[in-house]
Amino acid sequence: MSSVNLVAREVAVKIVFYGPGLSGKTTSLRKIYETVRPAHRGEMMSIATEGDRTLFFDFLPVKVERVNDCTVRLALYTVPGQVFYNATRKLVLQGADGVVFVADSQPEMMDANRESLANLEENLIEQGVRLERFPLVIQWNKRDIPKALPVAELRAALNPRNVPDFETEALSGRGVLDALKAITRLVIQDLRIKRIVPPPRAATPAVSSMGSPKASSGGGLEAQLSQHLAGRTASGTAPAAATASAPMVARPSRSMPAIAPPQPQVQVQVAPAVAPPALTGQRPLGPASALAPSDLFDHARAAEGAFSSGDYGTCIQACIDATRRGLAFAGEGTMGAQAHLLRVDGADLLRLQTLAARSSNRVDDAAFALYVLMQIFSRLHAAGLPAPAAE
Ligand SMILES: Nc1nc2c(ncn2[C@@H]2O[C@H](COP(=O)(O)OP(=O)(O)O)[C@@H](O)[C@H]2O)c(=O)[nH]1
Ligand SMILES: [Mg+2]
Repeated sequence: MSSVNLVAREVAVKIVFYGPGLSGKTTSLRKIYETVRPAHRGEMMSIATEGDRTLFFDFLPVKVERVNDCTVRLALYTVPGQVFYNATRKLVLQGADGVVFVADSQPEMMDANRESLANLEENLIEQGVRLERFPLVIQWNKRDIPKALPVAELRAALNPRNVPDFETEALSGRGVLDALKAITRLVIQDLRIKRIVPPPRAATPAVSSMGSPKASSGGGLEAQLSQHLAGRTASGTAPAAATASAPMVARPSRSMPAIAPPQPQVQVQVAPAVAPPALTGQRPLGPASALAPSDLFDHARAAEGAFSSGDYGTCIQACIDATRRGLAFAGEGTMGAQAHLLRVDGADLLRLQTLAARSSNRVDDAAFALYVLMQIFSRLHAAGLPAPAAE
């Protein structure tokens, strides 16, 4: 679910990596984590993974600065691919702004690929979203495996719409960032068409022609994404931007209509300090994310998202994680010392820890966790932390 802070010209978008079990979604996210400069990403959070199977989801916040004058925050999620986890997939997909479909190139995985794509379409329809109008890119993953099907065959079976697609090897990282850049660009274009994202200022006209991708124009959005996403390369691999993966948007995409009516699932959300009257009627930020310092915005959104979906355990975990990070702004030392400096109630913190140990949580437990988180955010705010220079 996108949200926009007009004063900071900051947009937060949610991108979901979708696909059958074991196609390489978690590996793709890990590669992004390793590749993006630490200053531009948060920690990768894997919720309830067992061995290398994702049972709930993986989450990675990434920040891209100054895309057409906006700071873009990407909240990247994976879904569990196994057929029986559809309820979880629906939850994770809620409010997504775009999807990277990770297909497995091996012949024996074709049925699973088709099934997963059909499942994506069904789950989007339940949310009132039509896949053919939704920002989507495809990774043809595991290209390194010798028996991988030819891309033409994969396209014929899985990409009738000609959305941007990329040959990828998530293990080495080849192509993964190209796919991420493409989906980011499509999402921003889509939000711009829906008038969620402010138009670029005069000096940066890269996406001025709405709905007509200009990926290879060399400057503007594309160059800025490259600069900010491909800053660091994992050892042993070539910089992702220079690899021989499929060119971005090599073929025209019909995914973006030239003029689209405002879509109900995307909401403009404005921090309370700025709320202009023109935006009344839109759903406001949740209280925790409205208070969150920008480094913890995605965590607060994740906690609120889990709360509103009724997943109280995940909400509490996300609050505990954000609490730790929030307290750390007070400097080094134990959590107790950090809490003391910030005048956060230590007893509340202790109670929050005990909630995590419970086997099941109720709505009031999760509400309490959000309350503690908000308390920390407001104390940080009062203390002027984190200092602006740290950003
Ligand atoms: N050969 C090869 N193996 C891969 C690639 N991407 C992922 N894998 C492997 O496939 C398995 C499943 O990957 P994972 O990312 O956990 O799949 P997920 O279920 O989609 O999250 C793991 O053993 C990965 O190491 C790839 O591009 N090439
Ligand atoms: Mg996984």
